[in-house]
Amino acid sequence: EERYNPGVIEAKWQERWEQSRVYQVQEDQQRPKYYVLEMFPYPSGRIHMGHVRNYSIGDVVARFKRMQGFNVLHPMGWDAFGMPAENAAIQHGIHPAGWTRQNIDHMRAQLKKMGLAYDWEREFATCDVDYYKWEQLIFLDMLERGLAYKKNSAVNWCPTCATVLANEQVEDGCCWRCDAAVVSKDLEQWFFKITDYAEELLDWTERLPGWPERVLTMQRNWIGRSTGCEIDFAVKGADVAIRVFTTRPDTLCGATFMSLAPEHPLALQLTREDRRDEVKAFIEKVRRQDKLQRSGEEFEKEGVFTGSYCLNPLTGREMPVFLANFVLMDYGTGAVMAVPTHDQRDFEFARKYDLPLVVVIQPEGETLLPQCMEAAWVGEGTLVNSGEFDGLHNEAAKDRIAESLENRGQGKKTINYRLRDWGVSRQRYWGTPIPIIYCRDCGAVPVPRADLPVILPTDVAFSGEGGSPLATSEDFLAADCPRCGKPGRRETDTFDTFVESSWYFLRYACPQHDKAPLDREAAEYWLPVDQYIGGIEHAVMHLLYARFFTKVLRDLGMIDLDEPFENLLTQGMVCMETLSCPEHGWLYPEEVRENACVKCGKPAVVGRNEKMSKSKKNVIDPDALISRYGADTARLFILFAAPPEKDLEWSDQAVEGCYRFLNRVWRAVHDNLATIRGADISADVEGAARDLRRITHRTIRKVTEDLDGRFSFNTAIAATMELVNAIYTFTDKEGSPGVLREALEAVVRLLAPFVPHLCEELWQQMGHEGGIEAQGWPQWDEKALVQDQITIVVQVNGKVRGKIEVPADAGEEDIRRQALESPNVTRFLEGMQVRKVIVVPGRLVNVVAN
Ligand code: ANZ
Ligand code: ZN
Repeated sequence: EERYNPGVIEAKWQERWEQSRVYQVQEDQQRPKYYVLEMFPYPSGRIHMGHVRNYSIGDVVARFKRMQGFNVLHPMGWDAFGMPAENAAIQHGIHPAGWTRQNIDHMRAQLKKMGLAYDWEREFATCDVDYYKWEQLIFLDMLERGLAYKKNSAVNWCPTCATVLANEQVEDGCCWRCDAAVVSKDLEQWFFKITDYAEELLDWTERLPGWPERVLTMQRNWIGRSTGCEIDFAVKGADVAIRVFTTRPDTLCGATFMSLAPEHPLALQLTREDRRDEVKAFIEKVRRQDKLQRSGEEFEKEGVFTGSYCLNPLTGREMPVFLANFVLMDYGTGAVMAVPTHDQRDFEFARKYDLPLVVVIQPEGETLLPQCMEAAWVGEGTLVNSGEFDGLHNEAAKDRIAESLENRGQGKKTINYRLRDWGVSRQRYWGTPIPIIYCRDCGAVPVPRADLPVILPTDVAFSGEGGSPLATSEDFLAADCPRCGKPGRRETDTFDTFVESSWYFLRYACPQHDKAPLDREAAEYWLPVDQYIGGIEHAVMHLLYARFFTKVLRDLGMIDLDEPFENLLTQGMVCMETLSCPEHGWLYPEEVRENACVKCGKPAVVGRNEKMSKSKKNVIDPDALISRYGADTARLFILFAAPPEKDLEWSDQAVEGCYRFLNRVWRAVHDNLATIRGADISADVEGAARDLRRITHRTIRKVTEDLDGRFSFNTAIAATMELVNAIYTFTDKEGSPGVLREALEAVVRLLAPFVPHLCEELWQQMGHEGGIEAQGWPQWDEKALVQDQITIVVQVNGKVRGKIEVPADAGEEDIRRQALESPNVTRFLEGMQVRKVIVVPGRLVNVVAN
């Protein structure tokens, strides 16, 4: 007898799919479309289990929707620019382009072995000139609309490495690579005006019901809308005012000092001569502190007095002006009116520098005394010490004080966003060149559209010394000014790679279009993405940038679309126990045999279940898994082990179990092939056949409902397993071959999205021409679901008073309800109080009443 041989079957079907191009799709106005997309991978070298999970989930959705009759777009490509390629060049002397292409080829082959239903005709890499030239064009359009601009901004700069560092690369104020003290340097950088879209991006978070609430909340917090007001504080003895942003104008009379960001333009101007050295030293110190840490709650609050005073516009109090490390220049106005009694940071600061406390909000039923306070009171209450505003509830006081200031021209209501414009300049080689030429006379001049693309040169040097490698290519650098024709110099920065991933999903609709970034008709047919699937780590940056870019392209007239992703699924991590040896450190699973380290024989220490990672060696190589069990087992395990949003725990036994199940399916079909051949499917059956038929149709309904929108893959698979069990125990195989055939065909069709190779093979062996998708998704027969009815006697106080008809396997609750509702029984119970209902399932109900 033929055995289940995944190696042979999978190769056979993968080749057929490729030859017949079944997964290639075209726009088709006659059919409903469905666009399913997994976040495209960075071509790091090999695929890992996280990829396997991501793509398996997407593939089930794609195949299920195809079987349901949708015209399904399911593309794949490569997020190909980025640092690792450049590091490989520095470390191993390989060119980033070659390194990237090699990795793509390898990973593509790995993906093809998984049997994923991609339209490979649409594949592209973001490092393809045909992709990034359109990005350059979009940039020029944005520039024209003022949506891209250049400004000076402070960056983390390592003087030794001569390069910009990301915030994450600054450790305790020092460079992560060379440990030199990082300085803040002003650099001209390109920005995208995402702040213009802050309001719209925020509003739409209320209109994305298909997104996880967690992601929406993260985006809302990231955008960070605050309503409050700006208030001007006159500086004593100077003709300037300090403008603050506050969300708490109600506390204005409690403002006893002022805190400026050390970077504030007035900082030095307001510093008295005798305080200059101290203030300057403080500014230098803070510049080296990490911005994120500086504003953290835990961070030590520090400041310095400038020697100047400003005036509280309501109380006239003289408020000393400090510089404080926790005030950031790029939020609000970079100045904070300090209210130590009602703001915790100000409270701590005041304690440290012995500054006055004035309570202006009294909580109900309590009297706060400044000298007894141990923390700021940040709750609500009634205004005190606030002159004409005394007695108001503080919420009402916010408006009243703001209005009063507005009337006097000392303040105005404002809305503030935490969101900053998106800095897109990177001093890197492996990225999209920014199409700008600098001219001594004309400044930054955009490259004319006709001269695009600006192609990334290959003759660059990678020293690892920092500085942009593009500056080492003379040919690239030299360019005449498009405006005046004099010799100029090209921009040597490239775009942040998040720019490419901000619109790739649009380009999949028309990857070969050569007239514009988008073919409007195709893009509007396919978009929005109906289902997007990826990691939660992209909750803010990528997913927010992609939403922003979609709106920008809309406003540039390229597509009529507000939001790119209709539904979002954030998949959980793939986790595994760590293993280690006291002698040899972390161990790969294959370095442990019989619970001992293979190198020294010492017992291996089993650690926590953690996200698979190379650094802890708790990884399983997808290739090894697939060559041992086949892609179908790998897919089934990944989909069966946990719901897609939850973390998944690796288990060798569970993989084994999935493999055994597929063998069981194989045998179930093969053992019965002769019996079912040519058997007619009939609905008119009795006894065991009727039971099997009911289970078959119940399973079809369950799997359909689990897959449709809910993505409850594990329960869908579990239900199908039960149907397989029922087939094995079916006692009337010879007598009802049609029912058997229907059940077996249902198993094969329901499993097809999960384990496509096996199912195509079995479907064919059952004698069907054409692929398994040809017949569509199975439908359930409502009539088959109906249970056999049985009669149950209903007694009231021990006397038979009626009978009810219920399904044979009805539960106690259903029987009880039906008994109490049956007309005869209700008549007898009239005027009585039901004390107790005793249900003997399958037999009788006794109602005790008096
Ligand atoms: C006075 C005040 C009194 C404040 C009080 C709070 C409580 P959100 O909600 O995040 O917008 N603030 C303003 N600009 C700042 C900056 N550049 N760096 C650090 N802190 C800054 O926070 C707004 C509040 O954060 C503002 O309201 C201001 O302190 C502070 F009982 O003003 B508040
Ligand atoms: Zn010029």
